[in-house]
Amino acid sequence: MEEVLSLKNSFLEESRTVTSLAELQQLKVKYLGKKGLVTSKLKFLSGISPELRPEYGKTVNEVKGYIEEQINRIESLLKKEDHKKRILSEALDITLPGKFTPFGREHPINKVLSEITRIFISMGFEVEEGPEVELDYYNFEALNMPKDHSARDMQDTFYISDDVVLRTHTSPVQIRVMEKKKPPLKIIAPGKVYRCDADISHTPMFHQVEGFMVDTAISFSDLKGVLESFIHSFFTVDTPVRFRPSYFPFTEPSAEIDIGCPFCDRKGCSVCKKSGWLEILGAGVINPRVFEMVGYNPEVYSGFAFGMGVERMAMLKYSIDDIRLFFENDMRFLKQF
Ligand code: 2NL
Repeated sequence: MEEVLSLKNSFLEESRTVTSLAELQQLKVKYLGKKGLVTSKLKFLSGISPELRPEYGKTVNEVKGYIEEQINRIESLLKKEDHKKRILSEALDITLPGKFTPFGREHPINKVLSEITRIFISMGFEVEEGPEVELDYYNFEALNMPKDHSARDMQDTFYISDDVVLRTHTSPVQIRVMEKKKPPLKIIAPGKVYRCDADISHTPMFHQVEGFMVDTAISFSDLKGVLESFIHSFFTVDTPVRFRPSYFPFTEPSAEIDIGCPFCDRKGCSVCKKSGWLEILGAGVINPRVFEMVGYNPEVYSGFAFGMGVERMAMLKYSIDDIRLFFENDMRFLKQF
């Protein structure tokens, strides 16, 4: 009987060192298993005198019940603790700042290019593109610039071979369109162009938008109307516009178009070299020689054409004084657009 009762105490002592469910299971087997300490006490039952037998049996069962109770109690405690530990280890700190994903944005040149394109599309123009590596024929010859023309100077043009160049303007796109399609045509040709030049206002690659309109009775006044509308839409409706006589081999007559200097409001400053005006476009009535080259009858068709530098337009719109900023990828600059 004493031995049976002492099992209670030895169990209690051992149970205090239990720290896991696995250890508890081992303890359970040790006391209550088939060959366990408590179970084995029941085997003595038959050797005990009949008078003492009920008392002995009752005591063993009591101890057994007590130990079972304790095991259940410890088990539920351990389970609770395990759960707590899991919750803690899986906890998310929702006060931590999220991972920052920086957003890119459109480059100012693409922004201005889209704006120019949008305005001409609103006036009914279509957009055409062509190769940047171009035949000498399309870049010069078909535009009335024969082999000895000064614009073909080795200094300005990147030559790939004798008859292949990096296009110096997007005019060749328009020649290719005219070779394929018949008037009426209203086309703009935006894209990259290349010239062997580099300083505060020139980069070896820059962007251009050229455009032209051809039909049976297009005149210089159409040119004026379209380009004035464009300028007033791109800048502001009250931007002063001035047409100045000029020369291009592919147009006759030709003009350069100025706007009132936005830096000084036409008072005269270092940007406009004290003149109050800034050149933004070249244009003219398409030279009949160009029409002959593409197989259009110059007696039937007439048209105008124009060209502008996109970097220059962006510099004037946003008051930027160095073209190289567009190509340096300095975030402090790019973030402003
Ligand atoms: C400028 C001047 C110009 C053209 C481009 C052109 C194209 C064809 C026929 C005739 Cl296919 N002309 N283009 C005409 C006049 C001026 O550009 O200052 N560009 C930046």
